[in-house]
Amino acid sequence: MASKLNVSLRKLITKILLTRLVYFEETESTNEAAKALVLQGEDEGLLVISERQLGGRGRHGRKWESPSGGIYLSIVLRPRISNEFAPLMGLMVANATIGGINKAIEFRKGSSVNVRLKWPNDLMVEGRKLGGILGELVVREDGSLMTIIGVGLNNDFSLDELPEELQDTATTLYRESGVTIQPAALVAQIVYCIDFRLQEIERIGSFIATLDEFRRNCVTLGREVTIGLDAETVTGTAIDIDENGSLVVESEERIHIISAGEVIHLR
Ligand code: BT5
Repeated sequence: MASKLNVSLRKLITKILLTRLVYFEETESTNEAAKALVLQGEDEGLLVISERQLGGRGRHGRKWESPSGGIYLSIVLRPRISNEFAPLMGLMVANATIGGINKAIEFRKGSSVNVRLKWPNDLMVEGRKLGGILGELVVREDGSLMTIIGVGLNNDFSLDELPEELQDTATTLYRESGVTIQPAALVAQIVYCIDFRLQEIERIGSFIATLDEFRRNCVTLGREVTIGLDAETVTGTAIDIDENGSLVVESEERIHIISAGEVIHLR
């Protein structure tokens, strides 16, 4: 039987994205599948989507629990402006995912859910994790770079489907909104929101709007944070996101510019 998600998504066309769709009922990881396709010559505009994942991944080799009822997708995009800004593509997709969630919910019940971003990639609702973004870079044979940006979103499943240790820290869109959102509607809205933001980046020739939107969405700014880096742990106040998407933390000793790390919000 043809899947509803698959059929609905095939009808969706946007200017930049979704010119090609690869759909799985189940796969190890949509990021891995997208990466393999890019290494075989696939280009920008590929959307890989799966109803569930057997080996969903988070950052630093962590696991992403991926039962049916969640959204698991990866999008292949060329970095914009210059390769050094490639990490900002992930922030743009994080913003677009919040935009897409709220469009889908507004359409369904005329209100929104207060989804915020914990720097750099967690989608949070009142301290619980709703989803995450995994941005990866692939160097192609010709030396050019491609970003593969994975989005995992807990849409509509029972928290019992997650391991016990995540049941108090995770949430789903259904739990937060009380409405069932069709996966195809949610994916369509997210893709439209990515498309809109990409065109904006190209029009204004910078990531200024991406950074401003991220700062507005970011629940980390203004908070006391502890960040575990490879060699040290930094504790201080998160005061800004700089032009590269790094977190700026002010500690008693100095200002730290942190490009990746594990953030714990202290208060
Ligand atoms: C992330 O990693 O938050 C990025 C997750 C990206 C998943 C997407 S799904 C499509 C694409 N294909 C993939 O294989 N991955 C991407 P990180 O910040 O490292 O968070 C991982 C941590 O979140 C885990 O160690 C758990 O503590 C927690 N976690 C795992 N699964 C969860 C879930 N479904 N809901 C809430 N928390 C979860």
